Amino acid sequence: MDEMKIAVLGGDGVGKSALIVRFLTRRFIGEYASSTECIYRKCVSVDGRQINLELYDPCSQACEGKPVLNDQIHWADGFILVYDITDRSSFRTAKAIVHQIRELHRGSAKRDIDLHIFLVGNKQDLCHMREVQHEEGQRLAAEFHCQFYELSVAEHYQEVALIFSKMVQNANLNSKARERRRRPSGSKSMAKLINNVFGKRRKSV
Ligand SMILES: Nc1nc2c(ncn2[C@@H]2O[C@H](COP(=O)(O)OP(=O)(O)OP(=O)(O)O)[C@@H](O)[C@H]2O)c(=O)[nH]1
Ligand SMILES: [Mg+2]
Repeated sequence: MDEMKIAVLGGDGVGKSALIVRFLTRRFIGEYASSTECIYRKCVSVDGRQINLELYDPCSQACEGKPVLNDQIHWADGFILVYDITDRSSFRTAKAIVHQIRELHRGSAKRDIDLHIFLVGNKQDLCHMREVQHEEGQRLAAEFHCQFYELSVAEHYQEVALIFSKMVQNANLNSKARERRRRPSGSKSMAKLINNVFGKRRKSV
């Protein structure tokens, strides 16, 4: 795998853009409204492998003609579903989206393990205004086979970076596992090699 497409989705104002911008620039840029949808690109190195990341950020609330979610779902290899822990409606939105992703991929060639979905509860720094409990996020993630994180984009860069590197690492491991399944196993091909070498030698003696 040399490239990976990640869509950052969720309700309005949950911190989708802030998350991406934080990852790209290390800085927290509080007000980052975009009137169009954007795809950002970044090259990362994971386990000695260069990977071109494409990050999809949907346009802000005010944007007219919002793109159809189905298109984004088909486009992406991985999803970061963000909700705001101080806003229960954003949790419901995240749930609806994860449901839609799983439904759309049900009959498709991509199997569940090939689909990387991370559920992220943002704005942990505002936990005094919390409306969604940590356990609720955990339960939803378990139900839909997602990884779950709670964080504050505003306060912590490291946790944001970790999410992206985990996602790329997972995809990398999956593609390696697939390659292994396609090729004959290492020990078998080694046995064949030894056989060929020594078999020929025995004949020539
Ligand atoms: N306290 C706090 N505020 C945050 C955090 N992350 C984002 N925000 C704020 O939440 C608001 C929305 O952030 P955005 O990044 O624009 O969210 P978005 O999901 O891209 O929003 P839309 O594109 O308009 O749907 C901004 O005012 C940010 O400053 C966080 O971790 N903590
Ligand atoms: Mg935005």
